[in-house]
Amino acid sequence: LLGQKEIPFNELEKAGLLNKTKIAEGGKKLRKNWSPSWVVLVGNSLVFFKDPKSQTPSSWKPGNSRPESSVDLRGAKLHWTNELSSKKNVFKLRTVTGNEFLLQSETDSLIREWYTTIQNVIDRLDRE
Ligand code: I3S
Repeated sequence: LLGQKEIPFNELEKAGLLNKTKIAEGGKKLRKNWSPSWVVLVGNSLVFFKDPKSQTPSSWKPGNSRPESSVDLRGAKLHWTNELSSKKNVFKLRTVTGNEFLLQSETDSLIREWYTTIQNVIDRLDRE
């Protein structure tokens, strides 16, 4: 887990509000529980924060709040899905450890940007 003072500012690639639910932990299925999450892409990790309240992508700074959890993107897989939710604009993120998350936004362009940016990080890590 990334501690709140450990996020190197220069590695912050993207931050914003998405709907999130974890659907598996270590390959074991979990009950869905959608909630808004402040999502930050930094270095090799996707970091989730609670209670985004008045955050905006430009005002968010590392150290503002404590991360809820983080995901190592090395070896992770992204897939758009129409089957795993009735919501639109949903993609699944699966980590090498078998943790699975669904991420969603009502805004098409926004979710596409997230998908592309996360995929670029995964591709970069694959080449290392
Ligand atoms: O895959 P599911 O079971 O249809 O997912 C829905 C449930 O998680 C539901 O909660 P309850 O289990 O308390 O009924 C959520 O409210 C829904 O949002 C979930 O479906 P969507 O299609 O929104 O992912």
